[in-house]
Amino acid sequence: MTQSQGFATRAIHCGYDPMQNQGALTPPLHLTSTFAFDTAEAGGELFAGARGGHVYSRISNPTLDLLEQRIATLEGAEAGLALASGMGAITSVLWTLLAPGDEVIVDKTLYGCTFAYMQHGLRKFGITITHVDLTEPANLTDAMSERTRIVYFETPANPNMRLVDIAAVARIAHAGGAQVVVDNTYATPYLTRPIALGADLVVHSATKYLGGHGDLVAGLVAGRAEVISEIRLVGMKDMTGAVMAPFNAMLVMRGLKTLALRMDRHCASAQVVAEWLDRHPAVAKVHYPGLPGFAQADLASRQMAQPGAMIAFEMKGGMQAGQAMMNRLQLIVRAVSLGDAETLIQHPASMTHSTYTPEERAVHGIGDGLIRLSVGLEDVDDIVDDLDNALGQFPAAQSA
Ligand code: 7XF
Repeated sequence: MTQSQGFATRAIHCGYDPMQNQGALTPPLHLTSTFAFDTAEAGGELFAGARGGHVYSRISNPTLDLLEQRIATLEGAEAGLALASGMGAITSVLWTLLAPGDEVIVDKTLYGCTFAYMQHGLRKFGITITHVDLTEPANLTDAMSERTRIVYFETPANPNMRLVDIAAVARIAHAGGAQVVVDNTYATPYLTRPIALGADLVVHSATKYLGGHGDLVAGLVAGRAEVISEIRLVGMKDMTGAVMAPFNAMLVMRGLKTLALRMDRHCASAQVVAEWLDRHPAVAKVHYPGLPGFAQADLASRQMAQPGAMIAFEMKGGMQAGQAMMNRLQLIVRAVSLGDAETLIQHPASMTHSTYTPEERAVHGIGDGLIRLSVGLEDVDDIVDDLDNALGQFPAAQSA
């Protein structure tokens, strides 16, 4: 397996040879908590790191190993790490890299629980969280201090689709001695590869596109081997214990096999849906990187292979109109999460971002009227028909 092979080929084959496994096409599922030592001395050597091999599944497991190799190759990283959830990944990374007195600079917009972990969690332990509008990289130059250890952001950001120029931010962060951590959940490595653009670590909620079928909760990290090893042995093993179950690793690997195919379809359909919404008289504003009117369309075309399949939009009638529209939908599912085969719709202010206070949401640009759509894999005409039915009946459509 070489890095010169294509994305889909590596997603399907990397790290596995059936002939080493009795010809089994599908890798074995290692449902084991612990691993036998050949001798007492060998056990001691494994613990001391003087001998390679598995000890206990809170540290490593052969099934997770394979998934870790796959996320590493797809992200163009030296190593990967599999964790119990996206939050397990984020918290394990930050607990490993930070100490009291350190500062983390984060973009204005973050997923609700990431925001809560930082504002309500890390701050209790003497870590400073500074929000900066990273859509303008020059803001980072002014904000950096000698205590800044990490610059952290999502691109596109959940839920309002703000993009951050990874290469520009990484140059400024590195000049000030800070590491860059990018949450690549929305884009996936099929659309954006942050490490090639200068990021140090990538984190994922693999619950979303990577798993792709709404049947698991999982997290992944990719980065330099030395840092990944530290996150494994400190953050994951001793601090969070947020280890991925081997069965979930099998399901994520199954999902990865079709990631390229699914993303092509997700993106093609989202483009159609976004353009349709943009033309609709009851819709006030659509935030989608594939629309010519998108504020950062230029950065989107440079940094993303395709514009993704997440859409945020606002109705002319605000939050009430949005909720009424959501209640009329018959095919599109009212649910949080994203990246599934099913098209999902949710209201960030009362759902995924309800961890912010109303004042915080106002400061951080998460409007009460914002609706978030994760465009799924159904026939796009059916998705549009369902929206048409729900929006067409809306009074603002006639009065606009
Ligand atoms: O711990 P999880 O696997 O649920 O992942 C946390 C997470 C991390 N980063 C981003 C960008 C995410 O979107 C998420 C999870 N977001 C879901 C959502 O926005 O619908 C969670 C449902 S409350």
